[in-house]
Amino acid sequence: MSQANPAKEVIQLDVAVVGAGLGGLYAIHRLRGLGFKTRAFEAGSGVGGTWFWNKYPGARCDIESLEYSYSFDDDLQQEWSWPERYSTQPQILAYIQHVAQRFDLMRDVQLNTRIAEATFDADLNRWTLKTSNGETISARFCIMATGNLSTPRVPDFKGIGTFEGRWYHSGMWPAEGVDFTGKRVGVIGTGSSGIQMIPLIAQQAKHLHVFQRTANFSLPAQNGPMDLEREQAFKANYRSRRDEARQTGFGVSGYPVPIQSALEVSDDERREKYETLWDRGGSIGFLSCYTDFLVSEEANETAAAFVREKIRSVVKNPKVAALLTPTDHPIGTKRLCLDTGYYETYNRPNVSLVDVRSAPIQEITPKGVRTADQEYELDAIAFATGFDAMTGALREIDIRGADGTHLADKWVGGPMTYLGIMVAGFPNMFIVTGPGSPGVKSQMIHSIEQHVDWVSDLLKTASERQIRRIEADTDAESNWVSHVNEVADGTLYPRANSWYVGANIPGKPRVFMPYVAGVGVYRKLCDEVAADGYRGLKLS
Ligand code: N01
Repeated sequence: MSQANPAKEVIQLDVAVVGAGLGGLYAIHRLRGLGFKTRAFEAGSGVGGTWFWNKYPGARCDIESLEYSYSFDDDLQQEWSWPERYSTQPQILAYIQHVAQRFDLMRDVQLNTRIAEATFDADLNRWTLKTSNGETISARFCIMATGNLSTPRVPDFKGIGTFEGRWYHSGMWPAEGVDFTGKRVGVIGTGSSGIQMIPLIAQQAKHLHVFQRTANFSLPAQNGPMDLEREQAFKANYRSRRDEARQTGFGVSGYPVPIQSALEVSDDERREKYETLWDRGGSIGFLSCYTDFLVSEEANETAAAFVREKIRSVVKNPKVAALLTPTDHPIGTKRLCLDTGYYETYNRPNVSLVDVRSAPIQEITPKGVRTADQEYELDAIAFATGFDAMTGALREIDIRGADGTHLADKWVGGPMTYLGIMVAGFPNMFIVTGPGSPGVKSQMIHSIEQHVDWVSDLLKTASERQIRRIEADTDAESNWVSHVNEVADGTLYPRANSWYVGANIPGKPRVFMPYVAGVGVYRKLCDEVAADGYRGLKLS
C-alpha cells in the first residue's frame, strides 16, 4: 500500500486517480498495464467506495451479482462464487478486496487521504492536487473516480445537535454495526437504503417509526441462495452474456431492448407478463418490458396500477396501505427499489408509518423527532435521506480549470460535460460515470469498465502521439448537454422529484443528470467518437 508522504516532496505521477472504489481500482489496473505511473487516493481507510461506507443493515446490491461484477478478467469471473443471487454489502466488499489483492492493486492505493484541491497548470499541462494531509501531487492526468452516491446528506433539521440518542446515516454507517435491540428507532427516508434497512431494524427494535415523505415503488428481489445450475450455465457463456449486456438499455443481460408497446397487447397478456416479472424478481425486467414503459404515461400506469394492487394485497391495514401506495410519480422514474419483506414489515405490531408529507418534520428534539402533529420519542435515528448525488463529490473538491474557473461555479446551473467524461476548460481530467453518462441508470460496473477502457485507450493514443493536452470542445459539450436533456425530456423521468434531478437537495438546480438513451446506444456513440479521431476533443 502506498504510504502518505507528509515530507512535502511532490509526488510525481502520470495519472492521479481520486477514489479507490470499483472505478478507481479498475483505473489503476488498466493504466498501470499501459505503463502509466498511477496512484489512487482514497479518503476511506479501505477500498470499496460505496461498498466500504454503506454498512447499514440490509445493504445489498439490487442487480444480480453474476452481472454486478467485473468482466475484465475471465479467470476472475469464472473462479469467483457468489453465495446469493443479490449479494450483501460484506460479500461485495470481500470481492472488491479480493480483486485488489489478486491484481496487486494496493501498492498503488493511498488510503486515509482525501483530495481537497485540484488545479490545472495551463503552462505545464499538469494537475496539481493537494491532500488533506498536506501532500502535493503533480500528475499529467487526473481521473475522478469519486462515485455518484458518495456524499451523504443529512437534512438540515433544526435541533439535530440536541438529540440525546444516537443518530446514523446509511452512507456513514459504523463499521462495527449498530444493535437496535430494545430501542425506539426512527428511520427517516424510504428510498433504496431505507427500504432495505427497515425490515431488519424492525426485527430488532422495540418500536420502529418510519418517517415517509414520498411513497416509493418497490419490487420483490426474490433473493435466495445462488442457483448452482444457473451459475454454471451463466459461467459457461460468460463472454456472450457480457457482450449481450453491452447492447441493452441497462447493461444487464437477459433483458433485451424491448420491441413492443404495453398498449399493443391485451390486458390479460400484460398482466401475465407483470406477474411473471414479479415472480422472477428484480427491477430491470419491469424497466425493460415494453418500449413505452418510461415514455408513455398510459403505458406506465398499467405497471404502476399492478404494483399498487400488490402493495394493497400485502399490507393489512388499509390506511397504511394507502399511505405506502405511490401516486405522485410514474413507476421507475425514481430509482425502482428492490426489497425483501418491505411491505410485510408494516404488518408488524412494532412498526408505525408516519406521514411526513402531510405533517413535515419540524425539528429534532433532545427526545426524538417533532413533526407538525406530534413528538415521537426515540433512542436512535437512522437517516436514509440519500446523497448529494452525481455532482456532490466533485463539487466538494476545489477543482480549478485552465483559466482558474472553479468547477462548482461552472456547474452552478447544473453539470456540463462532454459524454459525461470530460468538462470543457478542465483539460486532462476525466470523470468515471459522470453526469451526462448512463452510469447511474445502468449496471454500474459495466459503465465503470466502459469509461475506464475508453479513457485508457485515449491516454494510450495521446502518449503515442505525444499529445500533452486533451480538452473537451465547448461546442461539443453544449451540444452534448442539449442532447442529454432532449433525450430525458422525451421520457417520463423528469416528472419525479428524484435525486436524478437533484430534488432531494434544497437549492440544487433541477437538471436531469443521467443520459438515458441506453447503454448500447451510448457505447456505440463513444466508439464512434474515438474512431473519428476523438471528435469533440481538442488534442494538442
Ligand atoms: O436515497 P434516496 P437512498 N424529510 O435519495 C427522504 C443507490 N442505492 O440512500 O422522496 C423527510 O433515494 C426522501 O424523500 P423524498 C440507489 O441508486 C442502491 O435511499 O425526497 N424525508 C427519500 O425517501 C438509490 O437510488 C442500493 O420525498 C426526507 C429518502 O429520504 C440511491 O443509492 C441501496 C428528507 C432518500 O432516498 C440513493 O438511495 C441503497 C426530509 N427532509 C442505495 N430528505 C442498492 O443497490 C430526504 N428524505 C439496492
